[in-house]
Amino acid sequence: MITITALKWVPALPRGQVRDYRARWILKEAGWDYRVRLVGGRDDAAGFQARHQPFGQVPAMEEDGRPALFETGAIVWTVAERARVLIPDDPGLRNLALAWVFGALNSVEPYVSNLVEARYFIPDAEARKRREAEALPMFRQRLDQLQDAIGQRDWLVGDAFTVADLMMAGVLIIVDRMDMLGGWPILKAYLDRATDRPAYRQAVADQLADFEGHGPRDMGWDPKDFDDADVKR
Ligand SMILES: N[C@@H](CCC(=O)N[C@@H](CS)C(=O)NCC(=O)O)C(=O)O
Repeated sequence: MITITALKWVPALPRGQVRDYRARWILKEAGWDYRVRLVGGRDDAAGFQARHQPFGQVPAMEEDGRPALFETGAIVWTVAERARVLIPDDPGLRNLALAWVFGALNSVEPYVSNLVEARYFIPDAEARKRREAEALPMFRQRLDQLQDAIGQRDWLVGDAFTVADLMMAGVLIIVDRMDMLGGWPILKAYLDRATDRPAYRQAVADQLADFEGHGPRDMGWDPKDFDDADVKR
């Protein structure tokens, strides 16, 4: 049986975006059963999270007889390959799908993450404005380039939804949640197509359900650092 790790609780903003949903999504596309191990707080103190994910993050995917896997790109690709779902049969298209998985994680996500960091993790207002102004040009360039690459196509590789789209959608979801996709209508329509899949909707619903009954204390965080609305969730 496969087990994936997920966080016990997060505040409102990252809900539905914590990256374990990418692992849940591909496992649901594969139709594979899995368990979820919720981590955070005392588990971290015991080094639990770090033992299974060298960077102390979620998700990790554990399975008897195999080393635990980390990195959503590796988890998604491995499940897709083993289950033979969302992977093109044609070897050339398969390689192209892999190129787009790397492209999502290596050429688009870092510029999205730069903007997220500038917007949400810099307490000083002046510094925040400066960092955001620095992050925006490359962020915009990458979205322009991606929009050109998709053009009139429905999907990145061939004519069907593949792992490449799952991972690229996983990055664009972050942009959409920042309300920043408005200037890229082709990408917005592409994202809407990708997330209009039962496996995606169920993955997110399951993640949200797992936060129920938990709060900041379960993560070792002080409730005073969060809005009341967040804490009551
Ligand atoms: N590159 C990693 C990123 C994983 C990641 O950023 N996980 C976040 C949640 S979305 C996390 O665990 N954050 C907690 C921490 O860094 O302590 C992947 O794609 O799996």
